Amino acid sequence: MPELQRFDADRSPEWSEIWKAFDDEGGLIVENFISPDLLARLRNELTPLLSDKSPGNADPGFWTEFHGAMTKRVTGLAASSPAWVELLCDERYRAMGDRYLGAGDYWLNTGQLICIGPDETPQILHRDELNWPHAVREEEITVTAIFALTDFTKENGATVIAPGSNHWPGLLPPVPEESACQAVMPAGSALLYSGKVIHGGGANTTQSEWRIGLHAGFCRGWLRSEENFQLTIPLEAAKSFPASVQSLLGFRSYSPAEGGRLGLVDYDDAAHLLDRS
Ligand SMILES: O=C(O)CCC(=O)C(=O)O
Repeated sequence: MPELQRFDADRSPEWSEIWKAFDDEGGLIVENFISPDLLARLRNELTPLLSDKSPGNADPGFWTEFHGAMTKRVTGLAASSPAWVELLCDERYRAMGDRYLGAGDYWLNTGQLICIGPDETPQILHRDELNWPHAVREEEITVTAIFALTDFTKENGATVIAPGSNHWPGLLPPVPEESACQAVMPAGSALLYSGKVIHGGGANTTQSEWRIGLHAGFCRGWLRSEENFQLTIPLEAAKSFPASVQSLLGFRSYSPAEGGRLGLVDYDDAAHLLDRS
């Protein structure tokens, strides 16, 4: 059974080794990524949002199966959580986007709570880059962190991942059971992974435990993001965020390294709309 490489943020890991594990195996775990104080604030601000939510998805069929009939998902988190806005500014997290997608050249793709409940079955294994099958290329187009807000265990649905599958040929090759493992990790850890690695949420076989992860990916600036932040986060709330977070959430315009200006308001940078009182 393969194992993901593990690093401990409290022991000053070499980030070159972390990126080597990312490149070689498509994913790795950094324990103690989130400080105990920030973790407590994230939980306080985010977990109340789960009580109004029912598990499952409004669309029956494939999407309920994909998103999980016994899984709660909550979006628009930045409107409710200053702690999440703080984590969005974390230099180590942003270094992943800068490195693989190009500094200033990416959006937040998802910023959602994924709360896997008792009796959930394993999620369909997938590659995140297949959100945009026509854009897939050798370079990464999306990279993701899953921050563990509770312990992730084999029993409560720790993410299933096939280390090295980022290099497997084909659109979505089958994963032999012996090639996959689970991202078992204590609360406060981060699973960092490639858009090319095959993975999915695990089954929850517990009686009453909910596995809470904060699924926070980035995608290239010229792609449409999975979550529509401009509709889930009110403009007034966005005005209070640091400019770099406004950019990540699509509240500022985007000038790709090559090409024109995108996401304009009145043919000007959307920042003008934000800066108006
Ligand atoms: O929750 C997880 O562990 C993985 C979820 C995932 O990959 C997804 O929903 O796209």
